[in-house]
Amino acid sequence: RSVLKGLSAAPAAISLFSIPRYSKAAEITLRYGNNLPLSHPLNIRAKEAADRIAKETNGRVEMLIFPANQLGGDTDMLSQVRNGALTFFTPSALVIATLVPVAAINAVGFAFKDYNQVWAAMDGPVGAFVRKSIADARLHALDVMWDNGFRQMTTSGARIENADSMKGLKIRVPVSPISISMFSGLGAAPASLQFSEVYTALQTKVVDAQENPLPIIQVAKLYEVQSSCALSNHIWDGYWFIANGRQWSGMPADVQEIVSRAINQAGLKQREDIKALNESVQTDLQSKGLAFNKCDTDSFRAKLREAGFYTEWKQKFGPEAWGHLESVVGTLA
Ligand code: X2X
Repeated sequence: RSVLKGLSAAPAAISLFSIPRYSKAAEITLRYGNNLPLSHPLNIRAKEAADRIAKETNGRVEMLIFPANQLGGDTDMLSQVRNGALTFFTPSALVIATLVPVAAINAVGFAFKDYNQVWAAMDGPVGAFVRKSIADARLHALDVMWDNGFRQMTTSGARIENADSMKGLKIRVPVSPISISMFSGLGAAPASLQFSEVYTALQTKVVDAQENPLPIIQVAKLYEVQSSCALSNHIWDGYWFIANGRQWSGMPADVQEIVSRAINQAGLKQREDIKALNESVQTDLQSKGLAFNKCDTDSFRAKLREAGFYTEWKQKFGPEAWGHLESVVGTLA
């Protein structure tokens, strides 16, 4: 069964000003899957984009959202968007890097000082370079990358204070080679698990620790199974809004334009949501029992340098991609 229905039919005229009539079945159904709970800004803004797409196409196009790993974990959804079972998926850069290795470039440990650097890189040369590689994998990446956030470390064991705290720490990381490399380099014992498995793995103590941006820790209720959080900002992570290449290029141009504008503008609002959350969420998590501490990020950086992490990944990403990153953040290795 084709996911895109009626593409061969003559496109109906679209009027932005007519009153929406949704009683007629949509001609085109876009299926979008993601790994986050409905309460995360990514899903709130995606729903707004879906409503806008329905409205601006007068009900001709509908975007169905499958949140919270309903269709399987990240690895499953990545296959689904490749084979066309999904039209859209928002993998974290860490996760799409299993298919497009250079996409992990934004996850080089401690590369970004702040959001100014992040968006200068991702809306600039680094993002453009990665977008090309995503296209080579026959996926289409929309222009606006969505925010996951700066990743922080949490644990149910002893507080994480510096590189020494990492020794032997059983920490969950996403299914992501650079995360395994980084945490191995820090002396920890990282294990890759899909996000759908994280809460249970922490609850049953399969792992003691995990790392995620604070808004994720909040919406996934990880504070229920973790006791302290070290503000490490060790990786900035974002979501690529990707489409199945064939479905994307098969969309009528007017639909493509409406869909990309709705999603990209929703993405810009989602960035603002995360920025605002970053300022408020710590207090909320504290009130729910998660203790916060600063940590010695210099000791982490030194340990990574000593472990050859930067040299290794500079070589893996290649001089061009690395050069784009350093053009924004300065010399890394
Ligand atoms: O799996 C994670 O940790 C998450 C939610 O941050 C990603 O999607 C990479």
